[in-house]
Amino acid sequence: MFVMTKSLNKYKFLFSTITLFSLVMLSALSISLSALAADQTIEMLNKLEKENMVFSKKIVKIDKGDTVFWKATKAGHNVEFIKGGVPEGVEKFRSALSKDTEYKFEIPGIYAYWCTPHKGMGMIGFVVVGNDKSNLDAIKKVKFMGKSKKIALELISSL
Ligand SMILES: [Cu+2]
Repeated sequence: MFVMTKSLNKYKFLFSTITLFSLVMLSALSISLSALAADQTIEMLNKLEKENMVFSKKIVKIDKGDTVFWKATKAGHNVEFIKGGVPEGVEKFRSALSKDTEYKFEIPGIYAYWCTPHKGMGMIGFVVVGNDKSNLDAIKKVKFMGKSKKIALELISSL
């Protein structure tokens, strides 16, 4: 009887160890799954640290099929894809001022965009889809304006 109880306890211990292990693995899996869901949110801001008129993230890297959300945290901003600054086959995109907007990126490549009213004030951003940089030369030829020129160069060199 004593022996049986002892082995029963052994099983109980083994069972709880397996349960614990499974729980740890499951939570690790769900953490990595949420890390894979690469949808991004970018805020449109009037000020961020020392910068005025700025997107909260200047470069985001996502997978094909991911969506980027731009939140109109401050009014007077929008998102406009720059002509020649997006992969071939991508349609024009220009969101309404002061409104939240989103875009689902189906075509891989680099997307350069600006905020229409502040395109000369450095309010630009890049989205890189599927780690595809095949349109980098076209991006380098984009005519950025005013303060955006220097920022664009920095962003391009960090791609
Ligand atoms: Cu703006």
